[in-house]
Amino acid sequence: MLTEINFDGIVGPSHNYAGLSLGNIASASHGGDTSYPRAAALQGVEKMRGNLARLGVQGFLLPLPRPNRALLEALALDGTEPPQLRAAAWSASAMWTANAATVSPAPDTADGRCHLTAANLVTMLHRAQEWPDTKRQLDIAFADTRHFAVHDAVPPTFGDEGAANHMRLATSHDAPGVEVFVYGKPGGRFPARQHEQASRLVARRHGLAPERTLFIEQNPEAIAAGAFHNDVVAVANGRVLFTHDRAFADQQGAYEAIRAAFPALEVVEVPSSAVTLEEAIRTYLFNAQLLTLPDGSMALIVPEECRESASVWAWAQAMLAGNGPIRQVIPVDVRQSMANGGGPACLRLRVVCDPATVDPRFLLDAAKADLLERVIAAHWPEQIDPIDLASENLARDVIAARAALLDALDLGELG
Ligand code: SUG
Repeated sequence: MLTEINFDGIVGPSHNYAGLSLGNIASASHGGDTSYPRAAALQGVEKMRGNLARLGVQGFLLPLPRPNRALLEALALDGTEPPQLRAAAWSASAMWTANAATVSPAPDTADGRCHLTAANLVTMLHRAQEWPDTKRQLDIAFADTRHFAVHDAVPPTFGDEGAANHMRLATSHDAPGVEVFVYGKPGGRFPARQHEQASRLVARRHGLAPERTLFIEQNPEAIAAGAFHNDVVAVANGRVLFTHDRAFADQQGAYEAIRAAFPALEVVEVPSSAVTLEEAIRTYLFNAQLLTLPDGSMALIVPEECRESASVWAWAQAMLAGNGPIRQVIPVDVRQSMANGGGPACLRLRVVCDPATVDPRFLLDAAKADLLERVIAAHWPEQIDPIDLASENLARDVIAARAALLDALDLGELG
């Protein structure tokens, strides 16, 4: 029996604000702030607990080794460089597992296995270092080759940002779905991180049926306004596409193309007249987890910032008063991640599979959530100021914190 498992990234002990992501407004505006890694990681566990209670299943991926000594070395740091270079080697950006990989569930693929391609994340230095270590985890979590195929990243220079630019529509998790890849065209004021050829390569590699695979251009205006990934302006689940009316380059054309491949499509569109593109990006209304609950209804897990926005909250209340498919809007506090441009949806990778085929060490239950909280409370730094990233003491603490986590989860082979 296939179900959807959300694999959240555990926020790493080096979580910091270094302003590394050009085109990500939150990252740029919080660069230089003090971060709170312990609080950040605990917020993440709390989100996972909520979804575990709602869905009965929840997975996680682990922080990567930081600081990345090999990268520090390669950067030939001598103090004359911009501080962002050193910070890149400390980044905890692997917490945003929506960028870990692109996932095509078994019902969609030619060989009937679930395919995962690690994302190369080549556009940003601090993210480009992630994929080999991410893949090591995917290789362990999804080691059962009867059910999974885990692929290396797409070769550069085709930028691939993984599931953040990928949506799947299906009548149920275990029915064949229509996969929608959203890419950006370069030339705007901010980088277009997802290259069309990366998306096409992933689709070919996963053995997707051409008639159930679509490639759609993201609206350049949305990228220019700070939607550096499509999941900042649209999310899909089941038959539903929840989207801002300025998400795609050709909005009506996108709906028509999706409907032609997937006639059951139900669009929940938020018009600019209700929520501007800028407010959608500031509050991350669309960087929500759109979940199918056990009773078949849908819930939207949004950041707290949505409740604090008059226009977003008014739209949500009006939507709930109607009879659309989304029956609940549930705010969660992920403010530490939000300040770096990562909402509830960025923090999770969706994998449709049978939980019994996944390495159980990557699956959460209540006792393991307690364990994670204990390890985080005991080992995660309380705060990090940008200046601390030169500190050997902090490096030791961060390395020891991750080692304690691997030990507690019996995942020492990732050390
Ligand atoms: O890649 N932020 C991440 C946020 C990723 C959000 N993911 C999705 N939308 N799926 C990024 O821009 C900030 C790092 C810093 O500035 O220190 C950062 O990498």
